[in-house]
Amino acid sequence: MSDDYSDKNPSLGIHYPAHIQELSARHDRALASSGASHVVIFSGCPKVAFLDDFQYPFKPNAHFLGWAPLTNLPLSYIVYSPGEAPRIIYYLPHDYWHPVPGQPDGYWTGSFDIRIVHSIEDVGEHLPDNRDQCILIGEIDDPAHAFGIERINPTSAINILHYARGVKTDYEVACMRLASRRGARGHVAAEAAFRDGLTEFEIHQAYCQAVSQADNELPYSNIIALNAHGAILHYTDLDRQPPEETRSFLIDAGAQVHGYASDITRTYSFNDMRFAALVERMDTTQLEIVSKVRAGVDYRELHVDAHRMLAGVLVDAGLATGDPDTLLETGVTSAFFPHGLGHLLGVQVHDAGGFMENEAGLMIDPPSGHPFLRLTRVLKENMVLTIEPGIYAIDMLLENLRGTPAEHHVIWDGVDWLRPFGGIRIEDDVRVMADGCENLTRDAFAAVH
Ligand SMILES: [Mn+2]
Repeated sequence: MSDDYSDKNPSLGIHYPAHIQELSARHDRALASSGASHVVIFSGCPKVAFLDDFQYPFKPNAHFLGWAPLTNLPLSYIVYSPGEAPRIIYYLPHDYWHPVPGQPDGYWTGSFDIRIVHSIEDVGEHLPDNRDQCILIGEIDDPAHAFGIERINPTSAINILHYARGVKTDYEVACMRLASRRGARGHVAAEAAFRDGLTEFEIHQAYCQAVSQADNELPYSNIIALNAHGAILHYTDLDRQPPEETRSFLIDAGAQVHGYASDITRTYSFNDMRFAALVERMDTTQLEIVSKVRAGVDYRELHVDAHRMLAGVLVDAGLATGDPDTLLETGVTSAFFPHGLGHLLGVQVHDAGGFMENEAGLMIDPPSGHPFLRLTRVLKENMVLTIEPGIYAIDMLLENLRGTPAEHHVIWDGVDWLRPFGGIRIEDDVRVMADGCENLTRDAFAAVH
């Protein structure tokens, strides 16, 4: 597979028509549930800072992005009417202050009826005349952008689309394989920068250079955490100063291709053998969890299983004592591993629909005691999701165990040892198959190393 991230990549073009067909079928069902005839999808409106003329980076509506690889096309619309080619109302402003989008180009153009407009007022004439037969999906801050459509984001339609989105088309998987390659290249460069003793800020720059994406193009803010910073789960500061001593490096960073994300975490020891051994052990454990992924598995059970496996790791690492069930019940594993095992991945890094039991919108709660689990569904073929177990020295959580039955199951000297290293997380993106899974991340690292 070539690393062609462009919209000329023939291997994406091959799969794209079938993707459009599948989206059309999903939107047919969404329309039927709403008793409407047309879906209008708004890409979004740039947001301006308070009392300023400065725009925030544009984040397109994920529903729009699912149709076409147009990550930066504000104020544009897709119209889907059953039995017709989807229409795109492509806004190409006359603007000399800002860069304007290019002319429509690439593998997606053959699937659309393209209408270019140079002024927002001209959008209306390309929308279906009968606005009460339309539903609109998108964020409408300015009522003028709804062009008289009153049914905005109807729940039944959104539920159908979100539930279906859990399963990826071949086109989406192809984009995500590329995003994984791109991310893996960044990770290799970042590890080298870490080995060279660079600062977090410099490691981040090495990463961006290797994936050829600026901060605003990345699917989420990189976590580039040296030493104890690894214990701050969403650490997004980028320290400009080198630490006095470099001990460990936790990097959670992805890349995107045509709007589809990869989400990858690795942890490295600089030169400490004990920490290196624990990283190795976490890596083995993560692969063991990955090996359990297949269609039909209840992700909630996998999450709880992962806690049991991590209990064994904690014991072997000299961080806890006791059998797995006790360590689970007393909350020891949750104090060391306080986030979910993973989440759906797609045009959103935490993709929609992770809690949905069915397309009618019935929700599945996370297991009791595990409120942060973002995926509670039974796995289906071609879902793409992350597997990201971790263990951390988070004093705020561990100190809560004092005075409880858990206190005597924690080896506090072990916690003191782990603290300066922060923590460990290993995260891969996997595609569910009937009898196993495809590991997009490991495949990508193998290809770029
Ligand atoms: Mn993740």
